[in-house]
Amino acid sequence: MPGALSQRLSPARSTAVAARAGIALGAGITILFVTGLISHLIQHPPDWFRWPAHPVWLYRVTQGTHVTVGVMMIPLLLVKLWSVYPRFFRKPSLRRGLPEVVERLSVAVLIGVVLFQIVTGLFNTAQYYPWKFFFTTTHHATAYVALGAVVVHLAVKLPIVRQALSKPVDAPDSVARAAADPDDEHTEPQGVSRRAVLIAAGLGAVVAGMAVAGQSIPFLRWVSLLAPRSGQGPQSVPINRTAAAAAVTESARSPQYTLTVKVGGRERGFSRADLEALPQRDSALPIACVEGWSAQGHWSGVRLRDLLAQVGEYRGGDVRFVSLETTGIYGSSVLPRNFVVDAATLIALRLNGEDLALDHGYPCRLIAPDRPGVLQTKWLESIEELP
Ligand SMILES: Nc1nc2c(c(=O)[nH]1)N[C@H]1C(S)=C(S)[C@@H](COP(=O)(O)O)O[C@H]1N2
Ligand SMILES: [Mo]
Repeated sequence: MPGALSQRLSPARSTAVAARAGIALGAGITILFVTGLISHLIQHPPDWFRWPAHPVWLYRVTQGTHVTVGVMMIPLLLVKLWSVYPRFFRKPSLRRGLPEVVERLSVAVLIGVVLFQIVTGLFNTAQYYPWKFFFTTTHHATAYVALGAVVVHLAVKLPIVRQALSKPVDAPDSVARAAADPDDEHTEPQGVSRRAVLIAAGLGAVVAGMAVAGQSIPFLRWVSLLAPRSGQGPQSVPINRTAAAAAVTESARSPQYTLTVKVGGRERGFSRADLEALPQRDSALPIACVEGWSAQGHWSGVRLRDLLAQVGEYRGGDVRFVSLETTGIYGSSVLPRNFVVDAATLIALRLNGEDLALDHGYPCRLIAPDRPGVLQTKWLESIEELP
């Protein structure tokens, strides 16, 4: 079959391409690891970790980058696999023995975990969970395996990578032939050039990235075919969980609604009218969902620090926010001190010039700067300084 033969012998299927695509993948995985770790640390802060409240858009950028780069990996990974895959089917040589078996196993682990991270991450952005494990814990744990596998792989391949990068990308070498059947060595390689393959991989990554970047970058929205929740929702801000889904439609609209605030050993209840009677402040802050979409909002309401001062003396502890919602896993959040005292942090009553929509957290919600959306608790029932 001359067609299949020339395809296998394509000079593009080479170390030159594999090494260059691999560098891009390695850089991407590093960015994904760092931005993912940041998101994890903000949501599960150890004692030593402090995330700043300013600039207010920092998390929006780190998490938007995480999801965009994650999607850009798909075409790069496909090209990388394409450039080396004949090697997966080559018989292990007895001469090279155990090291080769170990190397192949490590490559299998690497491909497995990287694919797993991309697929689970992508499904999460679509809020599609066709599996039984809990996404965030698994995605976090697997990230260490992925990074470790990359480091091992790079260490093993470093001599080959350096050699490949020392030559121009289209320089002839023996790898394309070695990758194919040794019996075919007399056949001249032919097919697309390596440069063309690398350009296609780069363009593919850019197109894939742009297809999701619009969920965070408004002027890219028109190209964002893969931005599921950009720009939609009441008051021009997307919704992740509706009041109906959270089963709060009645309690949130109840005339008896009160927000309980406990601070400095004192406690006080506020109706929505009580909150409206306090000094109102404005804050321009984004909702930045961990799933990658984000949207700027103009919020107004009571400064958290002013509200606490109405009740008692704030002693500098973490503050817990509990929602009327009792069904989901995101019905409460904890805010560290630097956000509690920040002037931008509000108990929001209004969004973009209107009363907060029920789906955005009416009667009131937390909105703080530079935080993952998941910690911006809606339909507040109580606020309490922790000991
Ligand atoms: N009580 C409660 N608050 C919540 C959630 C939730 O499920 N329950 N979802 C959070 C998530 S994941 C995000 S991204 C933001 C989105 O806010 P929005 O729906 O007003 O845009 O709300 C947060 N607040
Ligand atoms: Mo979210």
